[in-house]
Amino acid sequence: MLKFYYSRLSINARRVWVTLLEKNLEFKPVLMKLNGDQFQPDFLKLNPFHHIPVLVDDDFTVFESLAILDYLEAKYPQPSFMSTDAQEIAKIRTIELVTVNELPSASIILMKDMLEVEVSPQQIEKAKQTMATALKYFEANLIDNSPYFIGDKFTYADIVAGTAVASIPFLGISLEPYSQVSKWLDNLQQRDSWKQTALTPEQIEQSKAVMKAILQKRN
Ligand SMILES: N[C@@H](CCC(=O)N[C@@H](CS)C(=O)NCC(=O)O)C(=O)O
Repeated sequence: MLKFYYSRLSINARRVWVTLLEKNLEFKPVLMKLNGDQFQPDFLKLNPFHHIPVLVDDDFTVFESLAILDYLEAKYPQPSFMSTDAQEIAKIRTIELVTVNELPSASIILMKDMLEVEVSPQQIEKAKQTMATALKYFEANLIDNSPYFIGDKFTYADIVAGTAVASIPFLGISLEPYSQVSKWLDNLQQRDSWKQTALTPEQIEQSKAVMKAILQKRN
């Protein structure tokens, strides 16, 4: 049985969680508090970099969320969230990598600001610009009247970008100027996998102290 180490707060884990649900896979969730439990020797044996998500499939362990998605796609190909077309593969990959390479550092700055952890006005401005560039890029790649990045095909581009973009409004950035992105996200949020993995407003409130402690350590 698959074992999935995660936290409800983690966007990196949420993309794996959504994929497990979308592929209808049975798995045992292992909730991590990230209060130091990620540094326990047993967990460090699974991921020496002390990060979630981690997926354990019997005697095989994989970490790094995008590697986990590749593993799940290869081992459980149906339903498929990848393409065999060269241009579509390039597009899916680019959207995944823009999401994981560009958004997290900007999100961390904006979250610090929101939680009153010190950041400079220049850092905030730069983070807002990065967010705007990413959102414009996503907007340009969502073609009018297509529900997903690859037309009618739901792919990892939607899972990876869609779970990350869903948290942007909580950072004080409105998606309203991006009409395609807003429509696309509304549509994704109707899916059971998004509903099951979404944080409630109460959970967001409760998580603020944990987030603040983690972000202060990153200084
Ligand atoms: N590149 C990694 C990033 C994983 C990551 O940063 N996970 C965070 C939660 S979102 C974590 O486990 N933080 C705890 C720590 O670093 O000690 C991935 O995509 O899986």
